[in-house]
Amino acid sequence: MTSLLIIAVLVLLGIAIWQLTKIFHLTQLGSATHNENSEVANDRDNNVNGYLMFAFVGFIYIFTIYSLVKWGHLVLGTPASEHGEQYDSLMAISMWLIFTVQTITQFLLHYFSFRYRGKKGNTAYYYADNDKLEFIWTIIPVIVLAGLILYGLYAWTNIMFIDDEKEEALYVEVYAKQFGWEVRYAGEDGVLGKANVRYIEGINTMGVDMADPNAQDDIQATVLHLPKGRKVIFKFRSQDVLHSAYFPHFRAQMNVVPGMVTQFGFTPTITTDDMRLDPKMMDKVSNINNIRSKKSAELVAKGEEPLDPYTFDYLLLCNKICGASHYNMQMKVIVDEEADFNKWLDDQKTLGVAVKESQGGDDPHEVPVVEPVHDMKRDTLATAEDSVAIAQLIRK
Ligand SMILES: [Cu+2]
Repeated sequence: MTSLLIIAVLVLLGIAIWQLTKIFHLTQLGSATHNENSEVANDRDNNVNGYLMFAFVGFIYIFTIYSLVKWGHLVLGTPASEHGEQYDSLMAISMWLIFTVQTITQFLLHYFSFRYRGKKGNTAYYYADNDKLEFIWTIIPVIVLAGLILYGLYAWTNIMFIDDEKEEALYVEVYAKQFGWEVRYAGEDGVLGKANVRYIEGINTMGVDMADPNAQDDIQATVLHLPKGRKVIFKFRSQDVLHSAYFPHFRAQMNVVPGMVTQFGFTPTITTDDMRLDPKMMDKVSNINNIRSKKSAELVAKGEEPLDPYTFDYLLLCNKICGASHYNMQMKVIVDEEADFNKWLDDQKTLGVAVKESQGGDDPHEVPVVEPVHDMKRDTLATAEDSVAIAQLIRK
C-alpha cells in the first residue's frame, strides 16, 4: 500500500513538472506563436475541434439508439404487485423526461460549440444578462422537478402507508443473515412473537422468544409463500450486517438493518403460475434457456453434465454487498391463490410444536433457551454485545 502511494506521488509530481514547463513555454511571448508548432490554436485547430464536437453528438445519438435496440428488452417486465403499475409509470415518466431533455440540450451544447468555433479576427460579443431568459430557464426546471417530486411522494406514501385497522393484512417477518433468508408468519393470532438474537438455539434459528405467548403459533419457513390479492406486511430484521431485501418483480426494496426493524407492505397481484404464462416473461425465459442450451452443448462437449432448463420463479434477493457469498443470497417466492396459500400454511408446523419436538417433548416454557438478559425495551434490537454473542455462536 505504501509503495503504491509513493508511486502515485511520483507520477503526480512528474505531471506537475511537465505542466509547469508547458506553462513556461507559453509565457515566452513571440518565440513560437507564429509557427506550426505553436500552442495557440489557429483556424485549422478550431475547425478540427468544431467538427469533432459535431461528430461526438452524433456518436451519443447512435449509441443511445443502439443501446435501446440491443438491451431495451432486458427491463423487468410486468409488475406483480398492486403498486407496481404506479411505480413503473413514475419510472417511465422520469426516463422519458431525461431522454428528451438530454437529446435537446446535448444537441444545443455541441452544435453551438461547432457553430461558434474560434476564427481569426472574430471577437466575442459582450452580453451582460437577460432577466427574462434567465427567468424562463429557471422556472421550467423548477416546475418540472416539483411535479416529479410531488408525484414521487404521492406514489411513495401510497406504497408505504399501512392502515392496520382497515386491512386484513398478513404479517411476515423476513430475517437476513450472511448468506440467506428465513421467514416467519405471524400465525393465527396475527401477531409476531418477540425475537432477539440471544434466543437463537437449535431449530430456533431466528431467535424467537419461546416464552412469549404470541410466538407459539408463529410459523417459520425457508420458502416465502404469499397469497394473491392480500396485503402482506413485511418486518425485516438482520442478524449480522446490513442487507437489503429486494423483490424486483414486486417493485419493492427495503434495507435490512441490524439493531432495528424496518417494514414494507405490498399486495401481490399475479400468481407464480400466471406469471409463467405472461408473454414478456415467456420471452425472457426462452432467452435464458437459449443461452443455457448453448452453454450445455459446450459442457457436454467437455464431457460434463448439461444444465437444467430454467423455469421462472419470483425471487427475494439481497441488494447490499454484504460479503463473499452476497451474489447467492436469495430465497424463492411463491405466489398462490389465497385458498392454496391457506392450505399450505395450515400444513406447516407452528414454532411452539416444532421447538417442543426438537427438545424431545419438553415444555418450551421450562427450557430457558438462553439465560435471561431480558430487557423489554430492546427485545427486537441487537446491540454490540449481541454481535459478540453471534460471533461466538457462529464459531461454535
Ligand atoms: Cu446480504
